Amino acid sequence: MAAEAFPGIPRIPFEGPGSTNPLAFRHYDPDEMVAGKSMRDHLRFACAFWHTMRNPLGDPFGRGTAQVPWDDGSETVENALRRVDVFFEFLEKIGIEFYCFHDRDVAPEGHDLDASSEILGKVVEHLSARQEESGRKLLWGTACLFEHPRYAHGAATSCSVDVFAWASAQVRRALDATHELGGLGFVFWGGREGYSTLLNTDMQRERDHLARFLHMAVEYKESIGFKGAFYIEPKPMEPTSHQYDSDAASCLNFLREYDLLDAFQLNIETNHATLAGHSMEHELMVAAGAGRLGSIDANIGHPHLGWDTDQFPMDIAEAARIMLIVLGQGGFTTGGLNFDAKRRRESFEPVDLFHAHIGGMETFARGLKIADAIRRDGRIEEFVRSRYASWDSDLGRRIEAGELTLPELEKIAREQPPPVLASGRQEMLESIFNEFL
Ligand code: XUL
Ligand code: CO
Repeated sequence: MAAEAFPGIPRIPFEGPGSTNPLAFRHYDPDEMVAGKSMRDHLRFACAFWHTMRNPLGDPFGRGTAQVPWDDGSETVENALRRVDVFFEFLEKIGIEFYCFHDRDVAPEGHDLDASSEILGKVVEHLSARQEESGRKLLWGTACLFEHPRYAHGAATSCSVDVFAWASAQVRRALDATHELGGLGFVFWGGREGYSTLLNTDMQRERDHLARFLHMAVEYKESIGFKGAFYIEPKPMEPTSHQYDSDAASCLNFLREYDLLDAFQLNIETNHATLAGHSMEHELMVAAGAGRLGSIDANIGHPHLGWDTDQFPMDIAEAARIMLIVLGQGGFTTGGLNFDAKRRRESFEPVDLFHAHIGGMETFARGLKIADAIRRDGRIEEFVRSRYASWDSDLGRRIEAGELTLPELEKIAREQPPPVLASGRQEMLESIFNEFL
């Protein structure tokens, strides 16, 4: 293996809460048991290849700033393989077990489909060897169906049937690659599956095409025996002005409408929830309520910027709210916490990759412990239970069982004194939550 890409940075140790070493964990001790499971197994951290290895840290007003001494900037296989080595050095030093990639992040596109497949095949072989050596695993793979100009009008929802065919080929190869690498899942984020203006768009036809595309992916998955999970990742806008997978509820509706609900779970991303005008908690509850919360893209937006800034998650209270829902559904099965996050443009040194991931991991370690403490305390859960206690009566049970009609309920309501309500106690509950931070 080549010289180290991060010389002088050792494997990040756990030093406990007293440490002031910025390249150490104070709260994330992977082996520490919380609620009967190690922190490592609860949190299932994953590193995103696209941000960690390929994001130059540009913004709409300025070019990239990231220092990448290992990358010669060429679109060659050699450069791609070198990036893989650097990535695995990073995974080992930071102590992250899983990773995620798009086909085009790991392997450059060739002059035609076959050439692209061949290049991808070489990189997959290399990834496979590195996985084997290091014990690292692929949380999910995906196909980049939004970067190339051919996808300007979308991929599965393109007005061009030829683009649909091209996207089908690309997903087929990306699924093969994910399967070969033992991936635990595959994500469909509809990067441009939406519209910029309805004046040029046949919305219903595009939605039908997207459903057809996903049905074919499910059929193909079964034909190759890929057992990983399929996830849809909601996002309301950006780059298009409206995307069909706009939020968790619209994804669930889409999946039900096209008889795809059994085949898909949701991968919920915090910054996408914000763009949709929802809290992350809301999106997670909608997904979990339908039994479809599969995985999380852990990042955060900026309160003053209305776009997908993909910052590292540093809000401990928000991490606690997220982990309350994850623990509430009994944890992750195939999914995990993928840092779909990039450093700020000003944090351009390689060591900043460590600071960023350590910060995110510490945030979720604390979020997990806080959520566990809130659950063991039980006051909030008990409040919610008792708030609905009237529904545990005979009347509530009969309504929930569908045994009563509107006229029967009218009779019951007339015979009773007017309803008496209790306070919702929001501020009291917020204060209880804050006690644990
Ligand atoms: C884009 C985004 C993607 C998906 C994978 O906003 O979140 O990186 O996670 O395509
Ligand atoms: Co994402």
